[in-house]
Amino acid sequence: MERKRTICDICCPSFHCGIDAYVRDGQIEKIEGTAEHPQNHGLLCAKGLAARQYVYRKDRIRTPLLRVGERGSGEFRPISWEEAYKRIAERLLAIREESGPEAVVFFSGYTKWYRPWLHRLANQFGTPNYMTESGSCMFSTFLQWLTATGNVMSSPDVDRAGIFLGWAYNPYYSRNLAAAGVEEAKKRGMKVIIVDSRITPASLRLADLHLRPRPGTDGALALGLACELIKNGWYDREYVSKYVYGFAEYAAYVKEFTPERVELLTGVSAEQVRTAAKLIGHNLPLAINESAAPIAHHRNGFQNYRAIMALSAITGSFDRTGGQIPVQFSYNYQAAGFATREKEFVGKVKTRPGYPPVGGEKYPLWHAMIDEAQFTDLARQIREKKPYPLRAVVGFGLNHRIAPGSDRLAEALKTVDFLVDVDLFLTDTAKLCDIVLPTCTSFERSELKAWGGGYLTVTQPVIEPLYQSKPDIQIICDLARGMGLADRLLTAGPEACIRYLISDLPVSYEELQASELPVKVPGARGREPGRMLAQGFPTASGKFELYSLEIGKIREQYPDCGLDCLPVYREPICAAEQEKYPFTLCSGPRIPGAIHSRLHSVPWARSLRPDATADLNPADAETLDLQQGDEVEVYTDFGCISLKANLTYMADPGTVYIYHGYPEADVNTLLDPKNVDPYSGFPAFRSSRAGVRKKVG
Ligand SMILES: Nc1nc2c(c(=O)[nH]1)N[C@H]1C(S)=C(S)[C@@H](COP(=O)(O)OP(=O)(O)OC[C@H]3O[C@@H](n4cnc5c(=O)[nH]c(N)nc54)[C@H](O)[C@@H]3O)O[C@H]1N2
Ligand SMILES: Nc1nc2c(c(=O)[nH]1)N[C@H]1C(S)=C(S)[C@@H](COP(=O)(O)OP(=O)(O)OC[C@H]3O[C@@H](n4cnc5c(=O)[nH]c(N)nc54)[C@H](O)[C@@H]3O)O[C@H]1N2
Ligand SMILES: [Mo]
Repeated sequence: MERKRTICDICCPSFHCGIDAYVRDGQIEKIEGTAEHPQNHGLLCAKGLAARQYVYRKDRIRTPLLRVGERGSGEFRPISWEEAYKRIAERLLAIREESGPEAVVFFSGYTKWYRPWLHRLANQFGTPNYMTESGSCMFSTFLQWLTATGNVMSSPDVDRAGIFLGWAYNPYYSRNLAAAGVEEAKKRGMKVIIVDSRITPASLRLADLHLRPRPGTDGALALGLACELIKNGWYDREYVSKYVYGFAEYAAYVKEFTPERVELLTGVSAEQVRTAAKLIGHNLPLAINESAAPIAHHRNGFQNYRAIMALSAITGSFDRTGGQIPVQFSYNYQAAGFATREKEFVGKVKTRPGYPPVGGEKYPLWHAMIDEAQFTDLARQIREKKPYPLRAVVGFGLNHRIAPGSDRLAEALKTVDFLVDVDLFLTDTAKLCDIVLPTCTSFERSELKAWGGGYLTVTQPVIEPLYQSKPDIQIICDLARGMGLADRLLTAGPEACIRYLISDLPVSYEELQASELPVKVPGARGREPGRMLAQGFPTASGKFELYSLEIGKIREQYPDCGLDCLPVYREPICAAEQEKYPFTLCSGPRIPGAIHSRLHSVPWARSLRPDATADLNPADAETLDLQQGDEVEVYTDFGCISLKANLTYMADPGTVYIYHGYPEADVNTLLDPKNVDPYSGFPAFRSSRAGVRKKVG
């Protein structure tokens, strides 16, 4: 067996662990974590350890496929790559000619490595309708930071913090490698508050104090903490007067959030609110967990996030040692400390009057700050054809189960004139398409990848692409060529693009390619606090905005938009909804052996959790007359799914927790696609209402 090196890309790009693949006769026989890799130091999680089975999943697409049966019948015939490219090019160019470039949508699912290529392809084609899974993940966090500070992202300086606010923080299931830093800091005396509605390994192992607000009530809790911090003088007066905009309005507003009122709104006792504020006030600086999903997945999620991060500003922790350090991204959203050229590579597209990107009219703040269309408005626009019809969708990893009202999204997709998907597997969404193209895994391709700490690599394939599959970036370059786009880079192929992306760096393509391990880029910057405080914030006020001038501008333009300049708190669920169904449905808290739709049919990963489950508190189970493993039905106005009851004290009474992505129990069929955050367009995955009953018969 020959040992070859690659990376696992099953989960988030912040990780992507080093893998030693042992290969015989072109087959991967076993894998291990790479001991010398700066990221994982030999460790692999349960998902990564199943990567060999993932690569060899039985439903890998083998050749390009052309639909022969009815739309959605899943009947295809194999075609050659040449024929597939020719057909796609002809249809897309014809639609552009007839209806304008905006009628074509380019979509990316969770995978990120090819995204700047796909975005460039969309721009070169001329459509603003490039959209990605990030319309439900991470970009609400970016939007919050852009609104508050003018910079896209920050990260908690755990190593030097006095107190860590682990708000919606359970890395033991979702980000295994991230827990070590907090564990280490705790040993040297850093205090930890975990804010999570559930009991988790993080609350049990790390918390000095565990606050359990009801899902989606986080904003009220954060404003309540601010109320106590300000009242007791535990905030940084000098910092606030120098660097913060809108403090007076904000301080007046938070006065309403007394501990007693916060108890009513969140379920966290008034006494715990006081204790938490004191713990924070006496242990500064404050570092706060950055959350991509659970805080944002509510219809009030964006404002809740703002309220939480306002704590960093008022305690004088933002851009200070041990606080929240602003970061800039290198390739693919990594804070690696060097500049790659993806912004120039992606370029810009001109939007024509009357043809805003999907979601552009509905989510004006998103539209003003994020250079992507918002996919959560896609099904509506396909159905209503307003403000203009969408006629083709070209998806890379298009999975209709991503969205609330997933079955409606599938129905909408079925009605567009031309639907293409590029995926590894013949998924239920791929089965809806006219043409399906096979791509390959990280084991079968060469890719550019950066990591925090100043690392960069160009990986080499450890096996040939399986069957007739091709890497996504090759497919994108081939499509550009097939459509005859006048794009000198994409038509020159992947290597030319990578060379362009790294052309400002003091390392060469050859050097990166030759090294089995990531290369440390000379001169990469570490995390240095204070740059933004020294230079001024790139916001309208030049300060950290607790009162947002950008939102103020939008309010002038759209007086009925309903957006607030302060981090105003609104309830995630209104009283009428509360009455209709007895449970809060919180879907998606991560489980260790699953990731979205990817591993549900991979044997090792599936064996860790054979059934789709509904997690319920034993007290609720008693009321419902349920035993462990009983079949239950969870239902809303939109649908009903069957799962196994999993009785656990992790769940708080009154909330049912369900993981997403299962074809046989798709929780997103239960959710209302209109229940979205008006700032970010993010769906309320984590707080809606549902009924639960024992299944009879
Ligand atoms: N194993 C595994 N790992 C993953 C993923 C996966 O699917 N599986 N997905 C990846 C992706 S795409 C993402 S976005 C990240 C998400 O990563 P995380 O944000 O770390 O993960 P979650 O488990 O969704 O949420 C963390 C905790 O927040 C709590 N929580 C839920 N709702 C609320 C709320 O309203 N308020 C508060 N305070 N807490 C709440 C949950 O109980 C949970 O314990 O994980 C990544 N890592
Ligand atoms: N109810 C509920 N729904 C949620 C969430 C939740 O918490 N609750 N979380 C949301 C979040 S945070 C996220 S990130 C999304 C996940 O969003 P999805 O995009 O649904 O994620 P996946 O199912 O992992 O991947 C989508 C498709 O990409 C394919 N794929 C994998 N690798 C590649 C590749 O290299 N190239 C190509 N072309 N395709 C590939 C997979 O086979 C799959 O079909 O789900 C969102 N939906
Ligand atoms: Mo995500």
